[in-house]
Amino acid sequence: MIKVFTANTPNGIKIPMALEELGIPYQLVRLDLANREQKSPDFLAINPNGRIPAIIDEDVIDESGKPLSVFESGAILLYLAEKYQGLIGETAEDRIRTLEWLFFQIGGVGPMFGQVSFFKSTESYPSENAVARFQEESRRLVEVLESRLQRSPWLAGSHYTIADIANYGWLRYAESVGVELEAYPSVLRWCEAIGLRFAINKAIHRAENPDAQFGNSLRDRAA
Ligand SMILES: N[C@@H](CCC(=O)N[C@@H](CS)C(=O)NCC(=O)O)C(=O)O
Repeated sequence: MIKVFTANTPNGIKIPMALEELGIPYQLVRLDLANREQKSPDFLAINPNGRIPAIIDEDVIDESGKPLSVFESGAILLYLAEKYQGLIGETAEDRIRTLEWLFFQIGGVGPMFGQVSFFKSTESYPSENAVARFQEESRRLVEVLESRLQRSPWLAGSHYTIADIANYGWLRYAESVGVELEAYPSVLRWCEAIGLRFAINKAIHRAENPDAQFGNSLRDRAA
């Protein structure tokens, strides 16, 4: 079984989305970010960076004899795509196109959108210039996505991949960081197509409706 340590956030939702698309069963372990569960020693043993998401693959034992854990959403998506042979296209070119747009999200879209949210919501920082700067950069990145999606149905080319999932995790929140998607018709078309997918809706529904398995302590849930 794959245990997914996550929360209902742009990075957190990507892993359930990929697992639903791949048809792989998983157990959600929801962390309470407001109560800093992601900084607890139990979780830091899984992700030394103290952020979600992370996974434990109980079916694989690592060098130290423990079930394999993986942190960083891009690494997790790649791990799952390679393990289950899906969401990465078919050829070497598909794979490298997938990685390009995956890294584009990890190094660009996520940090820029994230900084807009941070400076918009944190009153204690002088933030007007920071919001303007990070919004400008967010819009530039969405413009790059627009030009790609004008020429291609999916980011990596003809196949829907983990790169689409990773970017969609953030593009769902474009309006809330002040990026109006009406100005980017191909991005809008792509977002709507992903938003209609059954697996994506299932992942979002599950993330938004925690069931009984989220009720225990982090230590019990990680065991
Ligand atoms: N590069 C990391 C970013 C992870 C990240 O920033 N996660 C956020 C939620 S979207 C988080 O855990 N925030 C809580 C914190 O920073 O303490 C990844 O892609 O996994």
